Amino acid sequence: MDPGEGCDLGLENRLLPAFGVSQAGLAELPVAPVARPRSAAEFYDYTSASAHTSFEEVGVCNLFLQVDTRTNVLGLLLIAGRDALGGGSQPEAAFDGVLRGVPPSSRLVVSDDPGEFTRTSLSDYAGRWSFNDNTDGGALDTLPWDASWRITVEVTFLRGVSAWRYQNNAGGPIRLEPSRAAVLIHRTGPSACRPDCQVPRCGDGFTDGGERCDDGNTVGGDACAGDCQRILR
Ligand SMILES: [Ca+2]
Ligand SMILES: [Ca+2]
Ligand SMILES: [Ca+2]
Repeated sequence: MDPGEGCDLGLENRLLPAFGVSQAGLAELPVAPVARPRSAAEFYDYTSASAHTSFEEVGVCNLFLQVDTRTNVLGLLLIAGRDALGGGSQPEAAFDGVLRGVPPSSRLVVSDDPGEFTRTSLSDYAGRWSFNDNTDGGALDTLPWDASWRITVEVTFLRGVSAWRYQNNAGGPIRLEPSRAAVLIHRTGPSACRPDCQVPRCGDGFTDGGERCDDGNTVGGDACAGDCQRILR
């Protein structure tokens, strides 16, 4: 170890964020759930056959994790297109989606539209969406905090939608490659030593596996509780 290092395991140094998104052939990126004082269904805000999260765009599919800062219930939302009432006209569109490896405790809370997004097994969901001048997609909630999981999301854009994005809590959207599955990752434990030669701890500003958040301090009442185990707002 060199001065200033808390640890150094050489090639074993690893970054294991609490949440990540990856695609085949691309490096995993750490992400954070979109934090709002809303349940996944409230944030989806399904009216006039559409979502109203503010992420909607014509021709774009958005994927993201979301957390209700009142309850810390975790959700997953997948939304394509835009409500004509919100501005912009979504041309006739269709896409299919398959979610694999969803923890069994999860619930389907929005199907946009009814019957187009369904649970197909204990751990799988499928969407077959067609829409025009509005959005299609859906929402799950009660993804577990106390288990590690990897949810694989495959989309097939048939028409009217061509761009795919992961909406991070901060820092703008992450462009996803539409022809590849995206994997959403949650970890319940940190690495022994990070590539920056620091032992992961609550309050260091990076949300390591096992933490729900890390706002760079160990005091509560701000964006993250003092023990990094509750996302606040
Ligand atoms: Ca719709
Ligand atoms: Ca940390
Ligand atoms: Ca804090």
